[in-house]
Amino acid sequence: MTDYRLLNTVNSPEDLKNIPERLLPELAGQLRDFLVKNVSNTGGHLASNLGVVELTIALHRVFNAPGDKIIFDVGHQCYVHKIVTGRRESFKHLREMEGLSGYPKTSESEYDAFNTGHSGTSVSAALGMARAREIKRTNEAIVAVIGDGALTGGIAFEALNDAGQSKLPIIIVLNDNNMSISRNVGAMNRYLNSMRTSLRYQNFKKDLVSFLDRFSSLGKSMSRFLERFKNRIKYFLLPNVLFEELGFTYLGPIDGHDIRLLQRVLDQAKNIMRPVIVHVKTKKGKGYKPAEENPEKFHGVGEFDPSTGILHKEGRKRMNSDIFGDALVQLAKDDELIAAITAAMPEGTGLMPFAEKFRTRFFDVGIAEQHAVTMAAGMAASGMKPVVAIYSSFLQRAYDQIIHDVCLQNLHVIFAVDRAGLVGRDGETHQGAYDIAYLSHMPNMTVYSPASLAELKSMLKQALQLGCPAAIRYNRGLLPESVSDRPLEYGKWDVIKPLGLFTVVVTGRLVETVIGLDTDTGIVNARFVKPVDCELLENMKQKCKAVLVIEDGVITGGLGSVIAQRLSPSRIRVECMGLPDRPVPQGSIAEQDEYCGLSKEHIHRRIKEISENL
Ligand SMILES: Cc1ncc(C[n+]2csc(CCOP(=O)(O)OP(=O)(O)O)c2C)c(N)n1
Repeated sequence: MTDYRLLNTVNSPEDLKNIPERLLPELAGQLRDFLVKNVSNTGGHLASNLGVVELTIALHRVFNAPGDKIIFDVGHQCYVHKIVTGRRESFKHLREMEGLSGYPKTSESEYDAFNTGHSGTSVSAALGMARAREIKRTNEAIVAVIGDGALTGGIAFEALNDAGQSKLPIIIVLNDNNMSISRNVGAMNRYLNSMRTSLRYQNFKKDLVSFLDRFSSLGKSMSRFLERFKNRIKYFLLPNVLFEELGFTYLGPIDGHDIRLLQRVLDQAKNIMRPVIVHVKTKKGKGYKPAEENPEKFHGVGEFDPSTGILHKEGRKRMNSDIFGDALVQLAKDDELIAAITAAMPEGTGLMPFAEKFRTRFFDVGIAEQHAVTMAAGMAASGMKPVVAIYSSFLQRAYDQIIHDVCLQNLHVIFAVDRAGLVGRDGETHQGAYDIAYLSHMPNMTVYSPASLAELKSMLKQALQLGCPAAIRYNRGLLPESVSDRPLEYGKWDVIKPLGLFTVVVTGRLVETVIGLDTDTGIVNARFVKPVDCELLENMKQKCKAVLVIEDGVITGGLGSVIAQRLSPSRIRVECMGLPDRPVPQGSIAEQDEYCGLSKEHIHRRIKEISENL
């Protein structure tokens, strides 16, 4: 039985502040053990949290949350913060429906300053708070904790650009572990690497702590002089200090596992009345060997044996993403114009086999969805056939790029919209709820929605021959091998059971659910969300009294609303089942189906009700 005696005394940041400094390494050890034990039972984001144990302790000892604001970028590394802010007991229910969220939630605790989930937002949010502080004349400290991966995103650069010139006191803690989910990429990462390893700078760094100590004990004007002096030296030692040029005072790089040093430097940062960057070097997975050795696997994990690190379901289950990835490899063998693009998710989107086979045609652009899309547009404008694989919720970022750069120019870019629909335990921020709505109103766009793996493969093949923009949306999980033998025909839906007085139109993964029901209604598989099958809809006008449309996307602006519009004016009653007009919380996908009224039982009941009232 693990001894959590010290950890058990910490129920608030105040408790944390009362622990003598010499005991903090022991506390860090207990926190790590607690994390590993709990996440091995619930699954969740482990490696990033193991990396920020000391940093989170130091942050909560130096700053006074909730008065001071600490914003965690992406938010997947907020577990330690949650543990030390009174939520230790809730960890048993991490990521369960109605349990503890795996991300910061202002509704869950006053210590969570801002909701996050998508990368790169923390600096903008912090600057917004700093500007509010100016106007309201309050004096809280504002801290954004951002990873080197998140720093590859456009929004983070935009925010740095604005924050640097604002001259407002905010503290950006750059948690640099050299990793995104996979190895981090890009010129900024290379630059950070050079800072980490610069020898001249390493020597200078050794003196940093004593320098800071002296610096803080001097009077104000002397301090200002010394700070300028220090910056000059730093420029000499490391001529290209980008952050200083942008308007930040730069402190670091420092060892992110040395609590004393972290406290000192954060304390220093707190007293600098302008934007500061504290560059902290950490190790992803720190203190748990399996995670240190394989941080990618332990970025987000399922349940595992804590003593070995072996997953209960070892060997990732094959998902639609893998089928897509393999199909793309097959097609790319015969077509040298096909390229694949990911925004920092080569594993999750199933593109690793492509990356290994076609190194020159594979591009990981970092967490930069907007750039990924416009870059693809550029490639298409030059005659390539780029396939951009991005999760539905992250593709929201690139709404304008899809319209402005791809669709208005009618460029042949293919979007593999992964994790479309309900996604499970990541909850609200990650639901692929909106892609049907946001893609179907785009000019020149084709939107495919496969109900089976066979359809997914033929849709990819067809999309690569279209010559205009196309998106294929598929869910998290594995579709059935096949739902019908009829070949894919552009713009045509698949009539699985002949149209009746009452017909169900269903799309994507829910086709399998409806086929499995014992009903005598007509069943249509809407293989295309756009274009809709106008001929079949005309037929429905003749034959049907009621149509029920079922989709796992938001009802507002979804397939059902397009069909209702197309069938109007007519006397057909059109009903819709889909996601509600409110965020869908975390839980298993089955629980979320239940929550949204999309479970097999719900659908069956609704079909019976409509049948009985025709
Ligand atoms: C807009 C967006 N794209 C992709 C992701 C998926 N994602 C979650 S964490 C992560 C890596 C973040 O790396 P970093 O900020 O360095 O944090 P670390 O995990 O290394 O601690 C990615 C790509 C996301 N959350 N948001």
